[in-house]
Amino acid sequence: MGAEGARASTAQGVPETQRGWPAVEKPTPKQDVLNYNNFYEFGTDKSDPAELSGSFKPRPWSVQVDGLVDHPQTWDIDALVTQFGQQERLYRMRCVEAWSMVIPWSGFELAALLRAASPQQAARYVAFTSVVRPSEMPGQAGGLFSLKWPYVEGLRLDEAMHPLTLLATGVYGEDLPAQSGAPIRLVVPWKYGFKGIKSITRITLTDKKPPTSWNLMAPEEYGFYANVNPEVDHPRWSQASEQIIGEGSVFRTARKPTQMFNGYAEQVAGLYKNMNLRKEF
Ligand SMILES: Nc1nc2c(c(=O)[nH]1)N[C@H]1C(S)=C(S)[C@@H](COP(=O)(O)O)O[C@H]1N2
Ligand SMILES: [Mo]
Repeated sequence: MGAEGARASTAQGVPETQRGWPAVEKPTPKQDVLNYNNFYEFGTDKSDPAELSGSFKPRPWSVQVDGLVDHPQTWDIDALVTQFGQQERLYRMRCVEAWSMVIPWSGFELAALLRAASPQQAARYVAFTSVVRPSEMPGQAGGLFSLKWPYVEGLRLDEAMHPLTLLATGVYGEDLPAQSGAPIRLVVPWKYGFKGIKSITRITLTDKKPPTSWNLMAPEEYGFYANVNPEVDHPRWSQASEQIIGEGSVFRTARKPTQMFNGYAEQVAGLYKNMNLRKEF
């Protein structure tokens, strides 16, 4: 971990070992991380993102940071990495579909980029936008099931500033492949995986709660917060336990109990202390 991360962890008074880096679990095998994906821009099957992303071009790429900031800026992807560096973070990943992985990301804290932009007093939320390129992303060209494009996500500003919140540019020590959200994606390890928006082109500070893709599609099923919570079931399935991808066999899946805030409660529960987590799910 770089000096920047060490400073952030000291500033927060949270010991590094409790921040999810290193996590206690062993990483999910690389072949599972890179071939079992959700990235509907390439298709809805778990194998589609790896198989149908061959023509996706992650460079050149720029990320626009704008909205309620004193220093709006459009960053080239390589300038971002040069400026903010790369730390290794081994994080649990819990999909709302009740499966999970443990993934070794590299990237930098979103907080570092937001500080460089200087949020204004009125900024309360951060809105994220994914790329739209139907010619390179077959799932955006149509089909029976479709989210609206671009895929959009959002965080409250304090969630966005939390030192666990990562902008990942690599996985397993290499640049992100297309299926993982090349060249830059969000990772918020205490929330369901769909908050981790991929292939980001724009980050906008705002005073209003931003729209989020899955909430727009099915508001009864997917909330804005989407904090991992074994006590609040999805309307169509239990969230009490999760399938461990990469363990077990076709005859018997491996499962474990789901943890509150995906095991990061000690670090993040304070962000939600006055909220009813059943109503604001
Ligand atoms: N743009 C975009 N981002 C996305 C998705 C998507 O379909 N499009 N799927 C989300 C979901 S549901 C999950 S679980 C994670 C999966 O990340 P992974 O494939 O790297 O494990 O990405 C999230 N980010
Ligand atoms: Mo997901």
